[in-house]
Amino acid sequence: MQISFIDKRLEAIYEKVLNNSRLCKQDGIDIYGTPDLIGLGRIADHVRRTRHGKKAFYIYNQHLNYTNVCKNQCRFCAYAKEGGEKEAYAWSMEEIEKRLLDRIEEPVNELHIVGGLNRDLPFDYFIDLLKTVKRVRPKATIKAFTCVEIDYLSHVSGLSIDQTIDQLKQAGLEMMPGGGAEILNSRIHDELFPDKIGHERWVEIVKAVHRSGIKTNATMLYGHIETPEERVDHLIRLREIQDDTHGFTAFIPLAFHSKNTELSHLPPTTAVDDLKNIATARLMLDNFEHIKAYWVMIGEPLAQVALNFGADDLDGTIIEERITHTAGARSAKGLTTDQMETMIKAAGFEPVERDSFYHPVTK
Ligand code: V47
Ligand code: SF4
Repeated sequence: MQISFIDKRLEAIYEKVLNNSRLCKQDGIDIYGTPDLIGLGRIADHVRRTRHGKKAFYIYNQHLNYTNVCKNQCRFCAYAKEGGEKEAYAWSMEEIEKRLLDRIEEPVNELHIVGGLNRDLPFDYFIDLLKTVKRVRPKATIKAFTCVEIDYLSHVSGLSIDQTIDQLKQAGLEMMPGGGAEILNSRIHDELFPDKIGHERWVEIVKAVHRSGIKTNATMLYGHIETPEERVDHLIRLREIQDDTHGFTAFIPLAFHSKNTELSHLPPTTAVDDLKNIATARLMLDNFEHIKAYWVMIGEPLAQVALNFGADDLDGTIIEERITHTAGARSAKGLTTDQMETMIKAAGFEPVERDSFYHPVTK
């Protein structure tokens, strides 16, 4: 396919993509710097259509954020509270069961479960949590806990990382979401989330998780203090892990929302930057099958456009998202499958309802 570019640097990048040559760090930096958003989008869309044709995936899922108490207090997080604060909570097993039963008539396919690092919760709480969810919703996949929580649970339990993963697996853990990586970079770690595990530990844990047979997603939190170079380094780190383990299922760029955080002076991300992050991920992460446009963070209308900029997945119906909404997200708290299908069809794609592992769901 012939594409005429305004930015001539994109010609060489397109040439590489057509020849299946891997993009290098400088290519990634050039992509972030390009003024030719449409040219970039055409390249990313070419790769997206070669892999997935007109298919656009989504899932019927439910989020459960079992506690908002967190000892880490990352500077970009509006969700975490100190124990004892007015809005602090930790759900009992009865509360978790009730939230599942409230929606038991709906065909929920995946439970996405994450929470803060709450010193009051013993390791048994997490085993009970997984068992409760599996008992009430035996057919849904449990996608739970980030590498940050796995590290914490290994401290709480006194078990090694491998043993911790094994115990969680036996209790029902089937997949892990991609949160917690933020940006794999020491400067940003020290500045924004010094109490959270560093990038070496994150990589060590994600590799152990993949070795155990559990697939995970990967994310990148962008739009705060990071430079384009630091974004590209993050993507290359993920690409290297994927070469090694093949354990990542999807990549999700997460647009930073600053309201109610220590960084509330920072402006929201722009639509151009949101689309560039989708397109860059599609091009740099040549060994990732799926790139998600997370509508909660970039809004439903832009997520729809992102399907033409490299994204092949819109995540899910969700009901009710807490982490980004506490930080000022203006998107809906959940969508119906009809709304998701309408969005996808109006963008010119074919909706495919999927399970956590991208198998189509037959209704
Ligand atoms: O780990 C925290 C990020 C993540 C803010 O794997 C923020 O399928 C923006 O990881 N503004 C949680 N982002 C969300 C997440 C996720 C979402 C959807 C799908 C999947 C998946 C994973 O949100 C956190 C952190 O990186 N975050 N605070 C904020 N103010
Ligand atoms: Fe805690 Fe996660 Fe918020 Fe950091 S981002 S304060 S680890 S809940």
